Amino acid sequence: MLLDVLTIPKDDPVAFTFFTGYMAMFAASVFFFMERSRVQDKWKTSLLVSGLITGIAAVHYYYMRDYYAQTGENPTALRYIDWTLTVPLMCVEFYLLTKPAGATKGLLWKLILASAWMLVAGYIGEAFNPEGGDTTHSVTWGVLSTIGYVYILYTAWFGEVKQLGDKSDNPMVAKSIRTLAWFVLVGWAIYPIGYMFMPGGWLSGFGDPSSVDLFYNIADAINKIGFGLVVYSLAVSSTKD
Ligand SMILES: *C/C=C(C)/C=C/C=C(C)/C=C/C1=C(C)CCCC1(C)C
Repeated sequence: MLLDVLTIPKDDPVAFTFFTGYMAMFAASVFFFMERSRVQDKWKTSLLVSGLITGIAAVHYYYMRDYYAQTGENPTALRYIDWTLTVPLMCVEFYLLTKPAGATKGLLWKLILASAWMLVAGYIGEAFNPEGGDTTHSVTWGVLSTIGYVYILYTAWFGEVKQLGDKSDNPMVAKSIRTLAWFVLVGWAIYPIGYMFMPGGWLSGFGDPSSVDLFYNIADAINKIGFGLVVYSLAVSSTKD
């Protein structure tokens, strides 16, 4: 794909966040991959997953920023392809942190299914929004998607993930899970806000459709890099040298 850099306006925050988002994801991946050698073996997979999350996002941002620069439209398909890979990997992070305390594959699958539900419903809401926008459509699919989100939120704050974190013999694991749960509560809540800016959405009167991407780009940087850093600092502080 040929990037037409001449079309990037100076006053387009969406284009800005696509470019900075790309570079930030790229740099974070290099960081997580390089730092793997500093931590104990048992943390290496977690750091690998952190690097994969930002790495997969970097590749999609490379395409999404060009798509946006050339068309001025939301790269909805690329966005959801990215999330379909990266959100389950964030569930894997929860699983890896709680596995020593007894997390089962069943827990991992429940989280992955909930995220798939959340993303499929969100995709139908955005990709099949009728021309000009339809409030019933966006609200219906937004609410259905939120069920999956709330399930993950519940699991991280009160359910199995939280309980297993508390059982861990490393007290820093419980603390990190609490921080990640805050990311899911506050950082992930930015996405439904962005979603509501689509035509017909509840917030569509307060911004144009490109606001969707502004919110998604900011949220992605916070959540993907933030999640990785929480896992990274847990790994480093638990590694005795
Ligand atoms: C790296 C990407 C992440 C962490 C993406 C997370 C996405 C969400 C939490 C999306 C949630 C949505 C709702 C809760 C309702 C409206 C539709 C979505 C898909 C935007």
